[in-house]
Amino acid sequence: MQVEKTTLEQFLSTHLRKDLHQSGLHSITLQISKAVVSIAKMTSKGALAGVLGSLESQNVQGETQKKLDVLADEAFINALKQAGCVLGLASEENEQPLFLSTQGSDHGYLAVFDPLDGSSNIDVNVSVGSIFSVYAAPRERPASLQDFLRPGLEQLLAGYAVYGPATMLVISFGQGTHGFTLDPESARFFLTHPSMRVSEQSAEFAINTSNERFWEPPIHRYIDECKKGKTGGRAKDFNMRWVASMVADVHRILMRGGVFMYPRDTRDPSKPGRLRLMYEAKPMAMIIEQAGGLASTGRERLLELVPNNIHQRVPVVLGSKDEVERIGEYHADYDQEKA
Ligand code: AFP
Repeated sequence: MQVEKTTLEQFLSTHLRKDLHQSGLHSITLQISKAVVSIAKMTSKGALAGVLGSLESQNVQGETQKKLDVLADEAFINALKQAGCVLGLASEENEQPLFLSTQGSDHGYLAVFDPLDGSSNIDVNVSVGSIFSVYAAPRERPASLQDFLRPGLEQLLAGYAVYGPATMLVISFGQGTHGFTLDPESARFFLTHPSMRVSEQSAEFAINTSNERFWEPPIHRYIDECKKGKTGGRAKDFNMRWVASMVADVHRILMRGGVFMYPRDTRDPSKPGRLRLMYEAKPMAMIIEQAGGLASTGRERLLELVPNNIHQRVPVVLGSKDEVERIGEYHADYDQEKA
């Protein structure tokens, strides 16, 4: 007998409480899923959709924008406007947040997103993703830039979509992490991975080792041990993977354990890390912590950081609990020795 699968809509109706606050989150999640469906259509058509390649423009990070970066950004903005309760939108592609007015909604929200993460993969047909995060907005006054700069612990919804062999949407409202798979024929998401868990131990790490010469000693110590495997102090051999799309790398870790690192490095002293706190690190940290893993900068818990600007960069170490704790201890040992 075939068991009926739970749709995203059915999941939201049972998972979210029935108060107004939650009904806003309900419609935001559905709108995000619509943006994801339209981005999945574009990515799956690839060159046939005429969406590959770069534009002349650069984003606020000084990175050349891909056509799909801009199209995905528009898909998110248009979808979130339809939710009717989003008062502010901030994205990787726009220097300043966009503020909206809504009538008739008792609760307002702020949404932050990276519409297309891993852009360097687009033209070579390798997995990319979208990352998003939602906060409550003030209702007694217009929202401002300052209202976005809140610790990740205040996220009401965090999630990502991975455009891989199958498109998946992974979300958390602070009660576990749940994964949905897109059925491309019906354009609907079905719950395929309820209550996902990151295994506590692992033998896999993801890091861009071409940056090795810029790392701090605690990261060298950890990676050297992993590479030595059984012949070093770890009593097991490790495997390494790097897709160069945070979404794809973190998704793999969520599915089968491991640790993802884009650590602090000395390449550019004005940038303590490569990844963006607001729309990469914080949402992924919530997803991983809600699945039983840990997420830190190596020194501090990512979800407790208070951002100082929308596009702030941070070091990121996240994944299996035991490994993230170990890396934290190596940082503490190093800081103590230095002191
Ligand atoms: P974009 O946001 O420009 O697509 O960058 C993606 C990313 O920040 C993140 O997804 C990867 O983990 C990282 O870049 C890969 O960077 P390297 O090319 O330095 O390995």
